[in-house]
Amino acid sequence: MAYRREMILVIGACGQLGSELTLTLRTLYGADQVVAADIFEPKQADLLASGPFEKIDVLDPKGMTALAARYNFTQIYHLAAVLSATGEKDPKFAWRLNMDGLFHVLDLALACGVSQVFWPSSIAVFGPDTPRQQTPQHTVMNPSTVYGISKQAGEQWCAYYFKKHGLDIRSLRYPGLIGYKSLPGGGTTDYAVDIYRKAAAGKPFECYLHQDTYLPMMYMPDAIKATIDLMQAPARNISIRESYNVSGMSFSPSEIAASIQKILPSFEIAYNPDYRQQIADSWPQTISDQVARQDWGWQPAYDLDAMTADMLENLQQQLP
Ligand code: AKB
Repeated sequence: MAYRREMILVIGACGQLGSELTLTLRTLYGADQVVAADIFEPKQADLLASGPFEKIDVLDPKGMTALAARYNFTQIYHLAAVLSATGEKDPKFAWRLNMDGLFHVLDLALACGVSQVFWPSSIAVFGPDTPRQQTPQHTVMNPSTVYGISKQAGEQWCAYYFKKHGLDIRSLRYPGLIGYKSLPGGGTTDYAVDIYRKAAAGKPFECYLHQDTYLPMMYMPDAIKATIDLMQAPARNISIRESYNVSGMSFSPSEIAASIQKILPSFEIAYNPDYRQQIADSWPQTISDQVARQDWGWQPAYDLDAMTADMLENLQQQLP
């Protein structure tokens, strides 16, 4: 078989995960082989400077087909989505963007002979009827947000395209992702990024979740590693074609505040729960990722205190 040079498209490349994943993929595959694409122009100078950028809208299948014709992509990472908190403000738009966007990518991948697709799912696929401790890979789901419903349906479509068309699509159920390079946009777990930014700037933080709301979270280097490890695993090791549970750590707002106070003792937090509390209360507190560990050797590296030290150091370096 003729060797096909890898050509990778990252859709949603300006987002919290996309901006860091794009840079990692460029170091792995070569800068000119990874095209960053988004509906927004990048604010991150390194993203624009380090390789090609294309403006695209996942709701415009013609524009995406034209782009694919120019680049001959072998892999697509489709990260564009409306997250849980924003999704509740305009549920129909969230459904349209999350579902139609996925269909456009899956159909494009089939039409253009793309060999691999990555699509993120979320712990939001679980709902109030799900066991909240050590949530298993296969369990009751019944999500309560439009974001969760779209991710659960999307998982089933990914498995369907794999079974029906042989498309090698892989997916992770990310917990809340925490990083210092970009801001998250519209999730329920965003407080866990905002709290570090306030603490690093020497400011107090008002949290929109109750102090003992435990949620599964993951530090960005672990999330990037999980994504690349999954995509590089041999296809014979992939037993889950919906989406894999992956776990990093779990903590509550009072525990993250205590972790910050070990380094910045004067840091102050207050609690003022809003509509996001109900979303958080419907999600698991801890996740079992046994299947990911068995299938492709998943193992997180960071715990809460290691993440806190790294986040604060990097955010303080970024201060003007
Ligand atoms: C959100 O809070 O909506 C996301 C997620 C858990 O998928 N961070």
